Amino acid sequence: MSAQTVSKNLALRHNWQLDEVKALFKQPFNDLLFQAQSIHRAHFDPNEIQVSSLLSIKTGSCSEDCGYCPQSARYDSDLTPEALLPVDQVLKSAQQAKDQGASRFCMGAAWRSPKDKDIERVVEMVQGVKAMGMETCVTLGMLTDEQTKTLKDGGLDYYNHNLDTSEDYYSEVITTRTYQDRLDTLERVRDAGINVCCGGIVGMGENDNDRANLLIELANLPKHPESVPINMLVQVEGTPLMGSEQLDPFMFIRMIAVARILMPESRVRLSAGRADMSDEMQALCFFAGANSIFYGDKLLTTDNPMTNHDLALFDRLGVRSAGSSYA
Ligand code: SAM
Ligand code: DTB
Ligand code: SF4
Repeated sequence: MSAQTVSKNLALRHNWQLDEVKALFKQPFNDLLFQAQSIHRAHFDPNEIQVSSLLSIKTGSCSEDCGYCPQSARYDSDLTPEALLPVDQVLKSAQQAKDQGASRFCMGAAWRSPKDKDIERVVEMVQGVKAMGMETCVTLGMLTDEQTKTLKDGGLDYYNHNLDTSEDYYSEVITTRTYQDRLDTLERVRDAGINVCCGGIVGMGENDNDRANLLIELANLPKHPESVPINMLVQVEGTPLMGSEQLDPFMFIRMIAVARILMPESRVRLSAGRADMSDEMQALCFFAGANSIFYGDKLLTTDNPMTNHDLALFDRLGVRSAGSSYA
């Protein structure tokens, strides 16, 4: 039986245990990548990568204390705060993203949680972006049931809300909202029938168990998140996590591979941190099963690789962007 048949036959699991996930991580690198790529091929075209563009629709002055984040009002990060953008300005950026080849437009706001009147304007943005033929994603912080329903009724495709790290390490990074708060928002979004985009950040000083436990939390949710962003910490001057010890790049690639093995049908996104990664490292991440990226010169407030660099990389690797009119 081929590797493809074997992995297709495995049912999606939601009962991963720490010892078995640690054993996956500890395999020889080549064995781990072969396993991840075999599973990847059973579920996806290995030469197709989904591209999402990000826009910060409300920047900075955030009340939360997330230790990685330049948008927290508590840290001195040399960022100019901006109120919620007008709808036409957002739609102009969305059109540019579409013209450059993005198939999903993700709008992020530096809020602990949105106000009801903010949601109305976000729904107008969602509807405008959908009308252009792109998928929509928003990340707005914690939601109430009512707000979740309004977003669903407004046609939202994806909601991004990250667990960020393991439950054990969480309080080292964030103290202003709990892990359970995050799980509650994820449940609301899932139950409302909105696709879930949920992942985390590595390179924040967490240990091997924390990385394994983050992936276990994600995989053991009642449904695997449809998109799983794996972010490498972008270290920003002024934030508490600036100066964190750099993660071994091979450990980052292992993280992608184990995410692919645990969540075979999810889009695993090689997310923040690409600006500091070599092309060769990114190619290894794609081989390990990453099949989505953030595309566009900016993430929310920090730099991402230039679009022409990404297009050249796709060309060199023979990779196509999924579900867009480009290439
Ligand atoms: N304010 C909302 C919230 O936190 O839920 C939405 C926007 S917030 C910026 C979205 C996610 O971006 C965070 O959960 C975190 O995973 C990621 N992020 C923020 N700053 C980052 C950084 N410096 N490096 C990597 N990822 C980061
Ligand atoms: C996610 O997992 N990563 C994105 C998106 N979801 C919203 C954000 C990355 C932000 C990196 C730091 C910045 O540009 O501000
Ligand atoms: Fe605020 Fe989100 Fe940044 Fe946390 S990650 S400080 S909630 S913008």
